[in-house]
Amino acid sequence: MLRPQDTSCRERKCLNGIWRFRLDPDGVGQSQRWFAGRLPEAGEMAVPASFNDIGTDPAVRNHCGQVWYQTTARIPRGWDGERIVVHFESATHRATVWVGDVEVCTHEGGYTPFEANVTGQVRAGESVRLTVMVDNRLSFSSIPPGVVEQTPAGPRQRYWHDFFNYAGLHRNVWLSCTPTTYVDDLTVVTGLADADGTVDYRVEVAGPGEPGVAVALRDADGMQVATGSGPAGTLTVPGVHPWAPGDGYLYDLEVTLVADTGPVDSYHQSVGIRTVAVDGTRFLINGVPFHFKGFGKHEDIEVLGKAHNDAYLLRDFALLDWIGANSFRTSHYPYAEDVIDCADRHGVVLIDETAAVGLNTGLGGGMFGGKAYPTFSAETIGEQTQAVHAQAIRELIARDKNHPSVVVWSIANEPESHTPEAEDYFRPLFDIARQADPTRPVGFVNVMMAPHGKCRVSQFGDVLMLNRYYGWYVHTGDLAAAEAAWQAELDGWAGEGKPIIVTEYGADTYPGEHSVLATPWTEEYQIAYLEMNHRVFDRVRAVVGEQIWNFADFATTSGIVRVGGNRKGVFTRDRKPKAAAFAMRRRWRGE
Ligand code: BDP
Repeated sequence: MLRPQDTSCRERKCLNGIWRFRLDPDGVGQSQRWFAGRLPEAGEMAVPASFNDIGTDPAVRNHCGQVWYQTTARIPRGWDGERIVVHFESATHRATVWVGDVEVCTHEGGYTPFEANVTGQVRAGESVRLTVMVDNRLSFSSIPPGVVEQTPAGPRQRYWHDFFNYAGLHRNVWLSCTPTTYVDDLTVVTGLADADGTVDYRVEVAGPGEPGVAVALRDADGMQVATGSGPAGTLTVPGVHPWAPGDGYLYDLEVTLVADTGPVDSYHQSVGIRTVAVDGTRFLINGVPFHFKGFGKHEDIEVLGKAHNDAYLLRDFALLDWIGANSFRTSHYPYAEDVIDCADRHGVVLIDETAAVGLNTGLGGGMFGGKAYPTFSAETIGEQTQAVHAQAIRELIARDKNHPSVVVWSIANEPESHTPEAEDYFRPLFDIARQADPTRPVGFVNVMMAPHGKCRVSQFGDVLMLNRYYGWYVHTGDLAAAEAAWQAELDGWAGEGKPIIVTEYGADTYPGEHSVLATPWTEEYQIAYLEMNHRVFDRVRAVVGEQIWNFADFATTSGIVRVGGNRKGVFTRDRKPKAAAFAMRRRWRGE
């Protein structure tokens, strides 16, 4: 599935704005056919936004179940005879869509796009009613997993991940048209040999007829540098300008479908020509050792929740640049495609993660509340979860495979990984990721409870990604003990002969809290904690990356270890620097 575009043969119309909205606490909307007319008793909701923090009603913020969105849109007059599609960049966590009275699609998973061909349901020039039922419930067959517990006070959503369960229509909604014969998919794989670059391309065409395929590659100045024909081939770019960290140089690949009557479809793909490889403990981009400096992030802002926002996107990239970061992880789910595009353009390197977070019921020492469940079992995380997880991996790779910024697929964050059940669960998922993309390293993010020598899943990864909180969750406030324990564990991992990226290390820090002694929660402790980690990293050659948890403070469920959310940000939730930001700027920028 390709993202809608405006080209010489395609058009798109953005449906963002204020939609009609209502909760469905009793789950009756579908049987009462709320889609079959104007949504009854509806209020208003912004799209894109999480619905949770717009109003003031706790029933909305903590709603657990279905919600309904509806809008009316006019199909442009000029779209007669075209293939018309409604495209959602995401709906968290699942959705069913109706156009008029007709159900046109359903989708499972809150962070990847889906669409429906609605050509048969609409007429150019006429308006249509578009209704979406979004369900925010997590279960043992969703990714991420969760469980709804029935309590005397009503249903309560439990889950084992540490961020608020924001939901709704978080990203753009498009109406778009393509010709009836169209470019259905496109894959590019790039290579470098001395001064030449190569672009292997493969085009999938759908619809009637057998048009020819022509491709043209243009440089950033619009100069044509290579052309090709046929559905697959290799383009050579002499004197290539590679895409590299800090240098987001992009070529434009235009794919044209050509019939006897002339061009029938045109699609553009930006292409960064670069290579990625793992060589022993080195992580190579364009053959050059790369050291990841950056953060685990979240899509999380005041009021909007997990909605994508272009202004915050540019603000965050400006701060990444200011602090000297060269990378981040899309913890703990695929981010909006605009984020990935921005990373491509800015030469920011990404570890791209699925939404498989919290596959670990032992996490949090009760922090996430509720009953005890075994992680992997027929009743909890089992075959059905695994099938949904496999689909989440496929959808992430299908969406992001052509982005030069993406250099690693992370198939899960901190799952239980020390048990035989975990080994069986994950083995096939690594195979699925490698089948979907044989060109990029695959890994998962290891949790502290499965340290070196105990983890049974790390064997499958091309890289080792470790989250560790020595000096925070263990040896709290005792950085000397933390340093010794961390060093010992890291030396163990270094013996595996794979590159190690420390994907999380961090200390909750309440801005404005100070002490002359390094005391947890103070701004001074955050700096001392980070410095201790860096001493350890700098002694271990296999460590090729340091990504602090977290870029910014973010919203979580309520809990006795969270004060207005998770405070491990180097920036506050509204993106003000804590003292650690200046310390990190000195380390990363060397200033
Ligand atoms: C790790 C998780 C992350 C949490 C973090 C923390 O990967 O999502 O927010 O710890 O506790 O377990 O701050």
